[in-house]
Parts: sequence; C-alpha cells; structure tokens
Amino acid sequence: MPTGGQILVAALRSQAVDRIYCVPGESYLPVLDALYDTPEIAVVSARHEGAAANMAEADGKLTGRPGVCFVTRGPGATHASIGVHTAFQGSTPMVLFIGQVARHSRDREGFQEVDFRAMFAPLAKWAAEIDDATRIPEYIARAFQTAISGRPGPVVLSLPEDMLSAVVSTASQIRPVVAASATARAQDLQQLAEMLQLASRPLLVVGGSGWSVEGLDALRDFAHRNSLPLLASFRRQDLVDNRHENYCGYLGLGVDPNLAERVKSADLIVSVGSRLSENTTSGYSLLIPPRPQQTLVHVYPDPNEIGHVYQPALGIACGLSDFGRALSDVTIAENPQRSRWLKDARTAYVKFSSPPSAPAGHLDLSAVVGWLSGHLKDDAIVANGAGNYTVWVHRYFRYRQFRTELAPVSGAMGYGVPAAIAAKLRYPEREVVAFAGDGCFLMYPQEIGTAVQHKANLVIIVVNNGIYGTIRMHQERRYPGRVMATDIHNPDFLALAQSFGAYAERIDNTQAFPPAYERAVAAARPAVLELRVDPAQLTPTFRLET
Ligand SMILES: Cc1ncc(C[n+]2csc(CCOP(=O)(O)OP(=O)(O)O)c2C)c(N)n1
Repeated sequence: MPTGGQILVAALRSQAVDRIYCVPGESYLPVLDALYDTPEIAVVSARHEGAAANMAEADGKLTGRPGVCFVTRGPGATHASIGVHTAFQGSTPMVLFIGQVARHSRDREGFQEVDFRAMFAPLAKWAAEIDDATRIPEYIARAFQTAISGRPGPVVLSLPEDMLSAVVSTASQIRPVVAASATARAQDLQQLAEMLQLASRPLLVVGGSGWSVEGLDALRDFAHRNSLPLLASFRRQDLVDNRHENYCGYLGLGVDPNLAERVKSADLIVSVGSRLSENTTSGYSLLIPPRPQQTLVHVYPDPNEIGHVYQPALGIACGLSDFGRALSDVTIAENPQRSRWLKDARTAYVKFSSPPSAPAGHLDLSAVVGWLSGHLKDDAIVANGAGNYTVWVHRYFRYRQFRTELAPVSGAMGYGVPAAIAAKLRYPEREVVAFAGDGCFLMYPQEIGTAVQHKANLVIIVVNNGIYGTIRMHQERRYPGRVMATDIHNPDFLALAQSFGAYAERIDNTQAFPPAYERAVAAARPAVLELRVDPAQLTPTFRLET
C-alpha cells in the first residue's frame, strides 16, 4: 500500500510534472524516496531555496504550467518565499511544497514549525496544509487548477511529515487540469470597436500572463490591420516581436520619457492583460487613479482586478488568448491621424532602442547589449534580476519571441542566474544568457555549482561596477555625496566561477566582448563573463560627476 509521499508523486505525474527544484530536508523524506522510483521526474537540487524557488518560477513562466519546488519547513520556506512573491507579482503558475512538522507536534512550536497558511496568505493565491494522505490528489488538483486559472500565480502546500509517511489504502485518480476561460461578449467587442473608431491617439498596452502564441499573433494582427501602437507593460517585452512595425516600446523602469508623454496624451488606452501596475504606470502618474483622464478599456482574466485601481470606461473579464482571437472579428475604419500617431511612436521607439554610435567609455554596456541583440538567435532566452544594469538590457535588447524574457516583475535581485539555469534545463538546445549586476549575482553565485552539475551551459554576464548602483543613484539624487551602504567589496569573480568548474573571462573594453562571448559559448560548460564597467555611469543617461 502506498505512502503519502508516493501518492503525492503519482499525483504530480498525473499533472505531467517532469522536473522539480528543491533543497532536500528531513521533513519530506518520503517524497524524496518516492522520487527515487520515478525517473520521469528530474530532480534538481539547488544550493539555496531562494534560488530553487526562482528556478521553479522561471520554469512556470516558460511553460505556462506550474513550476514545482520542494523545501523544508521554517528555514527552507522562509528562503523560498522570495520565489513565491516573484510568482505572485509576475502572475506565474507555481506550486511550492513545504515539509512540515508532524501533526502531533503542531501548535507546540515544534522544531522549525511555522503556520504556513498564515505566512503565505498575502504571498500566494492559496496556501493550505494537507492533513490526510487520502486527500492528497484532491489538494494537488486544486493547487494546479488554482495556479493556472484566471490570473495565474503561486500556491503553497504544507505537508506534515507523518502524513507523508502514512500508509493509505485508497487514493483517487486525478486528470491533468485545464484552465477554463471566460470569453468577451459581442456587445463589449462592439463597444470597443466604437471607442477605437472615435480615438485618434489610442494605445494598446499588452501584459500579464496566460497568453498563447496564437492569441498574441491575433492581437498583433489586429493592431496591424487597424494601425494601433502596441506597448509592452513592465518586463513583458517578449509579448510582441520588438521588430514589428506596430511595437512602440515598453513601460516601466527606464521608460522613454517621450513614450511616457505619449501615454499621458493618449485619448484611449486599451490594457490587454496588464494590471497597469506601479512600474508600468511610472508610479501611477501616467494614468492617475481612480479615474484616468484617458479613456480606459481594461481587459483582464480576473474580474476582481478590473476596478481594483482604475475605473475603466469598459471592463472586459476574459481569457487573454481568447480575447486576442475574438479581435479577428473587429475592424475599424482607417484614420490618417491614427496612422501618423503610430508612425511617430514607432520611429521614437527605434531611435530610443538603438545604441548610440559613439560608445561611452572603455566598456559601453549599450554596445554589448546591442551586439547580443543583433547576434543571438530569435529563440534565445535572456534573463535578468534587479539593478540599474537592467535598464540597458531592457532598452537595447529587442526581444523577438514569446517567452524569451525572464525578468522579475517583483524586482527581486538574484532572479536572473537561477531563472536562466532553469531555462537552459528546459531548453538545452537554446542559447540562454543571464545578466546580473555584481550585487545581484552575489545573491546566488553558488548556483553555478548547480549549473555545472546539471550541465546547464548558460552564459552569465556579471556587470561589475563595484556598487549597488541603483541605490547609489537614488542616494545621489536625494542625498548627494552622502554615500552609505552602497559600496561592495567583491570577490575575484573569475576564480569564484572557475572553482565551480565554469569557464570565465574578464572584459574591460567593448571590442573584447564579441570574441569573448563566442569563446564562452564554445566552452560547452557554464560560463561567466565579468564586465568591468564604470561606476559613474549609473544609467545610459545618468552619469555621476566625479
Ligand atoms: C532581494 C533584493 N534586495 C534588495 C533590493 C533593492 N535593490 C534594488 S537594485 C539594488 C542594487 C543592485 O545592484 P547591482 O546588482 O550591483 O546592479 P547595479 O544597480 O549596480 O547595476 C538593490 C540593493 C532588491 N530589489 N531585491
């Protein structure tokens, strides 16, 4: 007769789970033991639960199916919480399993005991504890369904260790979960068409998760047929091919001031899938809540999000891909003013995203990112964490395919390297590049060990300026000259990478980058390229006077 651990692993297989990320713990040994007999599930044991959770989050982002992570109670779960938060803000399907104290120790503050339902209540879509091994399949079905439905997101399940070792006689079978989707009503589509018809300065803002290639293609074709500019919301730049003539840039940190003005002066904004978050709206200043001056149409998969911050003129609760497809029935008459508005916006985007012809300093990050943008294959995956270095990445890299951008909407440092490792494991044949600032990289440098162990041959680009540049920038703006806590004493990044068995090179001038990148790829093992950049150049446009 099976144990709880075996039932759990069988239930994961029923959901086609083929890889889990973990740091092992004695609290869930029966699960690890069941995995021993389940070769269909690859087990990737990371060095830090924060990294393991970020890996699972990235896997969820890349596949649209819940990424799965296992960690131990108190210390493991608190580490892993960062990935849950990132999945929540990024609307990424994910399930975090936590080994918990035995039921007989509960509520005595047993060893490493935490009430995970309470702890994860504001971080996850749903947090529960499984008390009865016979009900494991039911909880798994609900967890996976919740993670992919409506606005996707993370679910947390806590597993008392004696429940996992309990032997049970019956367990129900479950089938793979399928997301149900609402569709747009004909009258709403009609009203949208009328509003678009009246607009001469409309913008479509594309964002969120739960998209499919077909839905995005249909949305792009709709924009193309009707001369509508498409903008990406914060860190959703891979939803539209950036080379397409209707793509006019992205909102968020490092937004083109020109584009920000355009958003302010738009007469109609149709947000498809974007919450219109704080970063997308430049701190709620491009659209002012609760009733923006631009006419707003808000399309979102969860009706509870509509009206949450902004009162739209028209709200449509609808699955995103279904909405994209429904637009194939919507056509509006030509309007020369609208066509000019699109042309101007596109011209401004191309200018903004082209690296300057005269490189700045010895090592110009815009030239490096521009080179990668021109040389990586269309399906290459580019990951990043948080820091000012990301401003160059978002500005000068032109994403071409859906699910090629792994970037934390949550702004969590340390995301890029673990996310890129997960990407390389999911798609070993594709090029994967992780950008990290020196601060960002030092959150999880030990995961190079995980990459070497699992032959995840990614290229990590460490943008080393010796400071927590973002915070220094804010300091210099608000408290000039009063530097506090923003210098970093760095290790020898090459020696660090090499000690794990990775390939490593240091680069201090722009011309040296392309051949070094080629050597890093040819090394056929994980590689670290350390870029020595000028700390005074805090953003592409903000330079400290020294
Ligand atoms: C986990 C986490 N801790 C702290 C912060 C606050 N923070 C945002 S950017 C940043 C500095 C990033 O430094 P670095 O990676 O070196 O990149 P740079 O800004 O210098 O380009 C900090 C500390 C954060 N976003 N995430």
